[in-house]
Amino acid sequence: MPAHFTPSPRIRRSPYFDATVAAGVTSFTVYNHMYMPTGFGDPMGEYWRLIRGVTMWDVACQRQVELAGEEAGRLAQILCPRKLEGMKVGQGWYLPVCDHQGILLNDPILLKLAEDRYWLSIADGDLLLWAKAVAAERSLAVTVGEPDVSPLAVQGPKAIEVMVDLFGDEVRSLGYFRFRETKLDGIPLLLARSGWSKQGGFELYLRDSARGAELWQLIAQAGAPYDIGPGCPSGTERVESGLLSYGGDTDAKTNPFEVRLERFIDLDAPDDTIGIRALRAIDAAGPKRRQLGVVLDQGGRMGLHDRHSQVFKGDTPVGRMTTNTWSPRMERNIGICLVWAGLVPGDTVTVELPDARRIEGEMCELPFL
Ligand code: THG
Repeated sequence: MPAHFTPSPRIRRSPYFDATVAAGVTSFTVYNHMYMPTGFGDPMGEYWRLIRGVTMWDVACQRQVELAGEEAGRLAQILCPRKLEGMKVGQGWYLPVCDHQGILLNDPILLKLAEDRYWLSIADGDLLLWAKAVAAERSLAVTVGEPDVSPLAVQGPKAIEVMVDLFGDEVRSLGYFRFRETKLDGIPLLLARSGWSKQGGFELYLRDSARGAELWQLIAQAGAPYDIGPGCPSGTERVESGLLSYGGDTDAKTNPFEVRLERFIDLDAPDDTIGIRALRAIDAAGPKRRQLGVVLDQGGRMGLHDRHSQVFKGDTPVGRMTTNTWSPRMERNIGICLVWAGLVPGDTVTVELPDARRIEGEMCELPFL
């Protein structure tokens, strides 16, 4: 890009911003109106650290939408087409949020902090406005807001050792997607076993943005014996692992069935759940599109694209490749596609990249690894 972002208070800084600059951040994206680091100058080194070691990520842009008050649980159920009745305090549940047409609006993690307090840990999208409007229009006894909470992710197979050194052996008993409220040197945190990778790890939800630099430093120090390094959510690892990127892999018409989220939907959720009637109808009619992987016949490392690519079966357009990456573990270029539901693994396709280059490929199931 021959230009850079104009500074503006509309693009917010994370509490870890200065720490990431000191650690050598080389690129940012904008996510939930915030800067998010996307690289520290060594993409392969950062990737292998996630796969074999431990890495720390500024993911403060995973903002929390807090639902608090007597009817917080009721609002959560109205917003989420997954039955919440069995949910316990201390659990986080991954789930889709849809509009009244069943179109995906976000894919947050819902955290239950108390019977009357929930957080939606959101992907890129203005879910705060949506939740506020629904609460007000349905006259619910609930307040909706954005609390002072900024997640920091510690990911990779050695993340557990860093956490045990910091918090003690009890961390080992924390279940996948479970969390507990705790402190580190007096810094208020919520410690969760989760994160946007399949390499294992934790997320520390910092509850006091004045202490971001301090928390970053504590993790960097505790991680030093394990060669921790700064990183960011890995576009490569998440494609290999088949994790969804809302907004990256979706468009304005994507429903959750098309992007492999059906296991997070309960069609018998209450009738006043937003989108549930549409989701039942979509399920009954059968989805028109599906998400599949593609392995491309192209040696050498292909670059990233900021637009979707066209996918053809013969001469017929059948959908789009929404993202692609070089997979160091497969030593192939791979992509995630949103295509006509009639395509099956083993089908050969032609992908037309945004620069008009055409590359053959073979469809496969997700995840790749
Ligand atoms: N952590 C937190 N908030 C987040 C994300 C996160 N908000 C934005 C974004 N990431 C939400 N999206 C996802 C997508 C996938 C997963 C988590 C968040 C994920 N999925 C696993 C899978 O699909 O295999 C497991 C799902 C399950 O079994 O429950 O981990 O990363 N705080």
